[in-house]
Amino acid sequence: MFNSLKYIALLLLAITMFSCSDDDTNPVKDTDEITLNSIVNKTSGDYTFDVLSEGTELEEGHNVFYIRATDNSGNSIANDISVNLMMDMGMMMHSTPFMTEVVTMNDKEYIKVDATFIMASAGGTWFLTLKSETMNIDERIDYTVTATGNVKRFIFDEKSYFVTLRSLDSPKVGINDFIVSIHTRESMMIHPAVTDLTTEVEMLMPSMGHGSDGNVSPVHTENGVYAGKVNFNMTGDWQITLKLKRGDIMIGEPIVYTLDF
Ligand SMILES: [Cu+2]
Repeated sequence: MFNSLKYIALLLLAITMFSCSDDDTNPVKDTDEITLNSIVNKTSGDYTFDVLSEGTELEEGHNVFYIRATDNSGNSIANDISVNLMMDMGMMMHSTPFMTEVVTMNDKEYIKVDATFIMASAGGTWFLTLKSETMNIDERIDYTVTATGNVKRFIFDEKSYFVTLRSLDSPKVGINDFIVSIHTRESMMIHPAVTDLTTEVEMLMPSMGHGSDGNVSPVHTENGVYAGKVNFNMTGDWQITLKLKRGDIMIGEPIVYTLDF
């Protein structure tokens, strides 16, 4: 009885404190109103790990997600943890391009992971490893990566390249962002950004045989991300051809994206 009264008192206090915000119950909102959905979580011994994302699932291609790592007092251990992203394909294992940093949102620390999943879960099992030697932590957390077709791969000069489409989720008539990222494979564990290419973009509406004006070939910005523009001057079937070059040398065959809207 006393406990439930205490609970009601806390609840009233919480309602008073947060009465100006709308729905605080499940999704975590930070000051910039980012809603984080739970992807997967694991409690192991004294530690709890929550994997959260703005989306409701992790996808083949570019993702930003967050890991909340706490001890049994609820204190963050984000700064003590090293993260790796791995895929077990049975005969071999590999990692994928990713970067991590510790960020604070709403007074809570998270490990922010900027990841490019180069394949979907159909090819094997994706998992992340969370390790700390000093805290004796060595955890594996499995998760699913859904297929999108956003990653194209090819081999040039005996090296694998991965070209990830980061825009055009919902194309519209007119000028649209056309953003790709490019990574290569140094080893199964190391996938550096490719920062030294130039690109050429070409637009075609195959059914009518015309292109469009005002397209901007993507140029490198940072971390292997290339940003440009494409102009869909009408609705219908479109073909975007992207050529990658290092100096005068074509890197791989032209990449072709088709869409219809
Ligand atoms: Cu794989």
